Amino acid sequence: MVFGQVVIGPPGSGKTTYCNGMSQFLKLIGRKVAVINLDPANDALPYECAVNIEDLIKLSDVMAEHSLGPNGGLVYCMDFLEKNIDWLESKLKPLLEDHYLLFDFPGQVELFFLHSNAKNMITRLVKKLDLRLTAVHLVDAHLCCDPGKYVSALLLSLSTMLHLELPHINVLSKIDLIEKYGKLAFNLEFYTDVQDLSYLQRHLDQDPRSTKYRKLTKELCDVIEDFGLVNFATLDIQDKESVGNLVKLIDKSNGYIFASIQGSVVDFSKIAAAPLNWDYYRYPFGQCDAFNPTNLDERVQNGLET
Ligand SMILES: Nc1nc2c(ncn2[C@@H]2O[C@H](COP(=O)(O)OP(=O)(O)OP(=O)(O)O)[C@@H](O)[C@H]2O)c(=O)[nH]1
Ligand SMILES: [Mg+2]
Repeated sequence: MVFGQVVIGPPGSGKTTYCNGMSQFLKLIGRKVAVINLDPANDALPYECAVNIEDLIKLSDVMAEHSLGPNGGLVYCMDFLEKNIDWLESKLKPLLEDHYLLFDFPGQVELFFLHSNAKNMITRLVKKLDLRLTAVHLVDAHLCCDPGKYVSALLLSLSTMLHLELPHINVLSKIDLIEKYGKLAFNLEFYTDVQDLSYLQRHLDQDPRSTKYRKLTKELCDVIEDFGLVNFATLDIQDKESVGNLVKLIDKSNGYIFASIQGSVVDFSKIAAAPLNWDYYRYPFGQCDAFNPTNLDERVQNGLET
């Protein structure tokens, strides 16, 4: 069975940095990782990728040839990739034996809830190559400072979850910068747990600009609460503890933790129901004390890591 992550989220939310940091973390804990860049607009890649969409189609060529802007060009590239999915399958096949896959997707959110090509591609890969993928949806944490933006982030997360139909984890990325643009009105758990949005509405009411949208905001918050699907994990990509905690969640969601367990059904369900912080044998954390996404390549070259 092949496990991996589909990394998505709005532009600039940290997807490429995440793929870089996550691949280094996973390598340190002993996994063979392949990063697949499916964003034709990613020109300076910080990681070494196993498959690059640029080898199939270049955004600059599409824009010049079809007189398209960057967004139209990107939709064209994704359509083209969907039509040439055999190319991607043939590139992935050699990796299926022993690699963990990280897919770096473009940030245009409409690709995930207006157009169906990204979803069709993922569904086809999952079925045909028997992949176990979790969607990791990154949202910039500073959006929590503004109640209106936070409601938008909740809606975006919900619609992406419903559209993709994969095991799904929403992440507040760049959590180290959460209060950079203002103080939070509530504690962090309020924003991560998404338990009672009525407090948020009261907070919004204090802003005279939002009185006009009071009813709309209430209805939107009700929709989010009625589905009861959205909550957030947090991430600071420079902090190994934070990355480790997220890996545990992802491994639980896509079944990686069960991959090598040959137990009875009872043992199996005991593990599934256990609290998240069980003795997690796959994490020799001592080995990754020096985790730092920014200098890892240098450390490997110096023989500090293998
Ligand atoms: N402080 C901080 N900065 C981060 C973190 N993750 C990413 N960044 C920064 O956020 C910026 C955007 O990161 P990218 O990885 O390029 O974001 P992206 O989602 O791939 O962007 P697009 O591909 O353009 O959609 C970069 O300057 C990163 O260094 C984090 O956890 N903390
Ligand atoms: Mg990127």
